[in-house]
Amino acid sequence: MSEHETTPDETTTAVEAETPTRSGFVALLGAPNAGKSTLVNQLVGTKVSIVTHKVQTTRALVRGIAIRDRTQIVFVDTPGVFNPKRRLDRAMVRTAWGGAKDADIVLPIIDADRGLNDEVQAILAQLADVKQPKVLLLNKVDRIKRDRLLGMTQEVSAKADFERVFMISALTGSGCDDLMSFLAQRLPEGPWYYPEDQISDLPLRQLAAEITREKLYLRLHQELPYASTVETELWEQRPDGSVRIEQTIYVERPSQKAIVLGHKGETVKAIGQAARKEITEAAEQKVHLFLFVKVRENWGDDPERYREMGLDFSS
Ligand SMILES: Nc1nc2c(ncn2[C@@H]2O[C@H](COP(=O)(O)OP(=O)(O)OP(=O)(O)O)[C@@H](O)[C@H]2O)c(=O)[nH]1
Ligand SMILES: [Mg+2]
Repeated sequence: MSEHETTPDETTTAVEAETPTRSGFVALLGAPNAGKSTLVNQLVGTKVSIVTHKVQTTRALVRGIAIRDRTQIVFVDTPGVFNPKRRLDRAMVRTAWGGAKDADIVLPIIDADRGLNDEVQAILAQLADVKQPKVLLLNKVDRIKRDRLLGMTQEVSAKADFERVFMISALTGSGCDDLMSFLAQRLPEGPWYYPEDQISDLPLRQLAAEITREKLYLRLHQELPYASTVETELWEQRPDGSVRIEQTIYVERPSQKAIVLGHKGETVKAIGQAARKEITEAAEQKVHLFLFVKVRENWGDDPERYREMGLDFSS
């Protein structure tokens, strides 16, 4: 007989109801491109945070929520930690450390294929200031040989006190089940923070802007992704059950606007098509997406843009 055909045993049900619930915030922390957002999506089971092969994709905190047994685990995806130059960079890096310091457990994550480079060493050194329990993740193990991993584990364990080390692949899901089981046991008893069917704290209109930004990152190169930001300006339900969404892509210079538009508007059209497809899935309704490209020279120093992104301006 399969599990689904078993009639529930009343005694068992009563005991289960008395098992206390657990909950907590688990923050990912790592260099850009380590695989933080990929992992959050893998553990939540749905895409809640955008992913690209480019560095500095994530700009603000995104919370993705998973349930394992009676534990609600709130994963906090953070921007990558790097040596900041612009105001936006500083706000991102400060946000990442802030996310870690507010969490119950911190998961430093390392791209094991890249290894312990200077960027990672700098993060490991700063981890001493993080007082919460730390669990190290060596990610992208699908790309490397096991013997390299063991040496790396020893070297890294000597640098900070990790409760545990997990070798995972955020992409394939390898090792992720063990990690979830561990976290479900390790988080403190307490009521859940979010309704049980909630998977993210990002409002749909903001997720939609992120999706468009992801498509822009995938299609444009060099400095352009970093010189742009996307905002949803309008989200209008139509009587026919569809939604009209207007978004603005801000860039810094007219020359960048020309590139985003492309020859006869082809580039922005392609970005829009890719984004619309995915926003339709997320919104579960027919979407009419309109993209506008605007030059705003100093958007990187404009408090309003930071508010929209969910970043603190004061840095
Ligand atoms: N092979 C492999 N690739 C991975 C794995 N995890 C992530 N990636 C890839 O690494 C790249 C970066 O992934 P992200 O999840 O965007 O990395 P991130 O740490 O969130 O990056 P930032 O937001 O820029 O800080 C993407 O191309 C992913 O597909 C993994 O386990 N194995
Ligand atoms: Mg990310």
